[in-house]
Amino acid sequence: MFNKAYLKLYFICGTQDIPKQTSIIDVVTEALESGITMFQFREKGDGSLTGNAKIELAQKLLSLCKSYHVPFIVNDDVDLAKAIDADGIHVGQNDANIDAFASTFSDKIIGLSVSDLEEYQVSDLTNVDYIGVGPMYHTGSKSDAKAPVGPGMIQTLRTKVQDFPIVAIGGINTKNAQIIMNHGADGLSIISAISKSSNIQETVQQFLQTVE
Ligand code: TZP
Ligand code: MG
Repeated sequence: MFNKAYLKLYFICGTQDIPKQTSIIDVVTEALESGITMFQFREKGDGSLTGNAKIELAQKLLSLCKSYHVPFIVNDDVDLAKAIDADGIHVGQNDANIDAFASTFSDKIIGLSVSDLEEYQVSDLTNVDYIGVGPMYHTGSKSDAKAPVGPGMIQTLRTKVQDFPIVAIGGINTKNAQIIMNHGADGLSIISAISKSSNIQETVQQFLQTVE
């Protein structure tokens, strides 16, 4: 069951987002310990794991999240989400069609990326629990990212969806987080500002102060 409060501080990462010499398990453990409200496993891009290595890591991170009662979402891999019984799935506009898996995910969380008004207009949100809007700013964490839309896009989409859950994404750091929240986001999704932080606990606490 989805709860809008899960979006407050939504940490996303995969092994490709973690500094060398650092373990993803340690990073996610510290983020959970510090108070992230949802986690997405996004194993994608240069050097990311595939096959059994990806499945095994997903299983470990799922149990870790369970021990903190934090929902575990799988990015763009319906088969993996089903196989490990994840708490939900996040898909982009060109990923698996939500209608095709919605019935088997009826008790789970479904997220959809919506960058702009055009994408919103072609999106059916019937089975969707939240939309991820961005990139807000330039991001180095997604090679095929669209041009930044800026926080104004949250306001634009807010007028269309009323109180439908919106999480902002892309280039968010502790300095611009407040501006984004002021534009009407329900929360922040973050990769590098947390995964590459030299003090994850302090970074997470700063973000949490912004979203509380
Ligand atoms: N989708 C839009 S921007 C982005 C994704 C997955 C990457 C966000 O990463 P970061 O490091 O928080 O900019
Ligand atoms: Mg995609």
